[in-house]
Amino acid sequence: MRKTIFFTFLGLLSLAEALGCRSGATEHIKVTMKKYSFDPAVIRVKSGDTVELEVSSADVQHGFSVPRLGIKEPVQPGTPAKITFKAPAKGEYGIECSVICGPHHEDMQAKLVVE
Ligand SMILES: [Cu+2]
Repeated sequence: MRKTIFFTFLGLLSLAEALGCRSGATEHIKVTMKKYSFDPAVIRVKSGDTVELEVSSADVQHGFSVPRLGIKEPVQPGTPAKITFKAPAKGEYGIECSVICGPHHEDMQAKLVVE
């Protein structure tokens, strides 16, 4: 029974997609973290889009954190972190490093701008 509901739901979803009811596109964005900055420092996305971030570190371990969205992922050098989320309501959301990476760790901040 549960399976039937699930597959009906899936069916409706793909139907909605085929009809163009879903406005959300998928945005793939690469972000590089290094002492003590993010590149890009401003990430712009559209509300409702699915955002796929590929976050890599150019030096030591960092942490990619967007506190207001409950996102907090470790980023190891050599292994990019994949972070997928739905872009929330329009506004600006602070991004910070969540792993102490050196004396200027506190300055390591960026911004997610949802338009
Ligand atoms: Cu850091």
